[in-house]
Amino acid sequence: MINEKIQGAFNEQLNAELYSAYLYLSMSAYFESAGLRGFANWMRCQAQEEVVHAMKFYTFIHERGGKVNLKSIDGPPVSWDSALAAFQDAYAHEQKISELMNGLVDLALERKDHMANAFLQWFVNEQVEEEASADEIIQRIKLAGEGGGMFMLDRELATRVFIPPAQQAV
Ligand code: OFO
Repeated sequence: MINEKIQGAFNEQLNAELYSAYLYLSMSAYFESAGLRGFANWMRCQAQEEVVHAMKFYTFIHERGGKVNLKSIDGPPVSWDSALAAFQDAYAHEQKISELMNGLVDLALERKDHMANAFLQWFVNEQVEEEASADEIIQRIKLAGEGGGMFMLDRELATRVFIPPAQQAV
């Protein structure tokens, strides 16, 4: 049976992951309207990944005999000054998510909930990649400058494909 405090914190994180999906979908819509369809594709894939993250929490809470409590999701920003500004926001957001994960691990250890701690380790590792990929794109945008470089980067980001968890190699 899941500890009540952990259940509450996991439900909060479920909400935070759904907000992440909302944020990235909003960024995707912004890129669509800016004519950067590759960037839009990358953000749409990112939003889909966040739904997968949310569902991992949803499933874990149930598997531990807990209760999922869905809360309202805040509306994300709807526009940014530039592609760079959007990715800087995405990077800052991922850093915030990493802090939340650290807090959840601290709570799991404090409550001696090793199952919750083991579950969270997937997310701790994932955050390394999440921060690195946003930061990498920030550096690439800076290098690309205006015009041709951005066009090439947009084409490259158009190749990202969302792979549903059932099809991912384990
Ligand atoms: Fe972007 O990360 Fe979820 O957890």
